[in-house]
Amino acid sequence: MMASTPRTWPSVIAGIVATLIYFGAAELIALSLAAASAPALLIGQALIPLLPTVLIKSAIAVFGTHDKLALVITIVAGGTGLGAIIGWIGARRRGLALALLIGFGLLPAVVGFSSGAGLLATVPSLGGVAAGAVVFAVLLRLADAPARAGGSPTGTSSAGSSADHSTADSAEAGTDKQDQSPARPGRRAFFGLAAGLSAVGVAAVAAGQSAATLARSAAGTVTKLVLPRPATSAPAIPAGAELDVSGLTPLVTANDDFYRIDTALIPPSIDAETWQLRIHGLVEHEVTITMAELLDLPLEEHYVTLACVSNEVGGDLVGNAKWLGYPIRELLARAKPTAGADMVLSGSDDGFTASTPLEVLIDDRAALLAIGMNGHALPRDHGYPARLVVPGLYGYVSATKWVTDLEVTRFADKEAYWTTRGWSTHGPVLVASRIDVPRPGATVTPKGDDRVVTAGMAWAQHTGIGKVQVSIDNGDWHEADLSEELDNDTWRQWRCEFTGLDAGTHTVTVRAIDAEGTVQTSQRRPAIPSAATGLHDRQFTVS
Ligand SMILES: Nc1nc2c(c(=O)[nH]1)N[C@H]1C(S)=C(S)[C@@H](COP(=O)(O)O)O[C@H]1N2
Ligand SMILES: [Mo]
Repeated sequence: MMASTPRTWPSVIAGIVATLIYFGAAELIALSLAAASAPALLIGQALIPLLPTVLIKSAIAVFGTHDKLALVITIVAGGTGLGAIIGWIGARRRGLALALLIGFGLLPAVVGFSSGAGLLATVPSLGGVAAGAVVFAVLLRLADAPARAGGSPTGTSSAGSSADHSTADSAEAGTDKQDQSPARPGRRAFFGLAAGLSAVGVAAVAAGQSAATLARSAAGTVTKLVLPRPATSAPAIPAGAELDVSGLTPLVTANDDFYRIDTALIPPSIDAETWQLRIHGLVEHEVTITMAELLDLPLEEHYVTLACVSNEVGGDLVGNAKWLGYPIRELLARAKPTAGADMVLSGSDDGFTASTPLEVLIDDRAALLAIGMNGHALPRDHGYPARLVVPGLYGYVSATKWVTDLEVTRFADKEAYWTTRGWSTHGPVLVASRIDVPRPGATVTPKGDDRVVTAGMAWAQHTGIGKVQVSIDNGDWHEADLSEELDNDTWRQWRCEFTGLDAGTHTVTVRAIDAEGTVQTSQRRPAIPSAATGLHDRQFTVS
């Protein structure tokens, strides 16, 4: 009966503003509690496992490491849309709208609490709901003001609070004054307050997100673990292991530049002192190892290049670091896998799992339970305090961060996180190569003696790179110079110079051949289910 059209828009706007205030207030409360439990995060965390793989992987491809922020923005935008609908309902049934606002607002608290985040996870949502509901009611009263002058009061919430004329609250006082005024000032107050509160809400979300990002990067560097000296150090880097070409990727990737892929919106924050790793399943002896025990073991340092299966041809989801850790082989030898076991399902504190072939973990390669990365404790984003690193396998089947559990099992019995989402069970790395120089679309001025330099990276972990070949404009393959090999588990740099190129546009193409003679295929295929293939090429102009 009260569904007059002029009421609908103010009510929709009130719903939108209330939602923004909800997210903003909750974000600030989460921030002040130093709790990673803002509703947008909790919803995102719950959504990620439900999102189709393609969506997650393409979000990663599109947004890079900013995929998390994109998800939060999407959730706030989606939530605001829902707020608009609730507002629309509120124009007709105010009580129902308030109930919906409170119900949806509390949902993240329920999700957070039931996923084990504890009672603290519910506080931001509760506070957000309270602030959102107040804003909703206040705005609706303001919107009512002109109508009420015409003598049609509606809604229990506004009728109830308008009895209190002694309130010092400025918004309420404003409302009461508007009661006697013509429509225009009431509308102006409404829009003014709505716009102001929207700005406050958006600013609060932005502040909360950027503070959380700052706190994360601080947590990423300030990790408490003090690394012991390695019993076996990595070999010194030979002089010829790095080529002198400007624009070429460094041999060792700095921790801050290392690509990062994980499904955790909030990276687990694990205390190294209470961390432990349990090895169980098809074993003769169940083994549990604490950090104190791990630190006492003879640790080894190895350079290993890690790559992501979802790396596109020419992509940069690959990095090389010096890892410090203990061979997984030795830990498994204590547990003694029983006959029939063919896989180790490693699990992390955040629920991620990876299936690694048992044989790869017990052969002589440097498969490590790692605690150090380039001389530092693992950054939080890269698995503090402990993760796995296995040369020769893509990260999704081997490199479990925040690892707490190794279950010795069989491929026939268990499936890992990405395998249940369409990726293959086994993930051996394929021989790959990439062009770094010239930059895409660059205009190159040949050097004095007419030389144009091309350079890049090539990798075939645990087999090693045998050769790299480069062609210009689909002509003959030319053999590139290679940097000296650091280890067959690491990538190598290549450089190839050309003379006599005409002015104009050219295409450079690269392919690698591994140490066993396997030639990188030119066949193009997408990353899912077992890594993209095809050759990387790039256009540049000679001036
Ligand atoms: N706990 C956990 N470990 C994980 C992942 C994850 O999502 N969660 N992602 C894996 C994937 S797909 C890759 S490629 C590597 C990336 O390791 P990085 O982030 O240290 O580069 O970590 C692996 N370990
Ligand atoms: Mo990955």
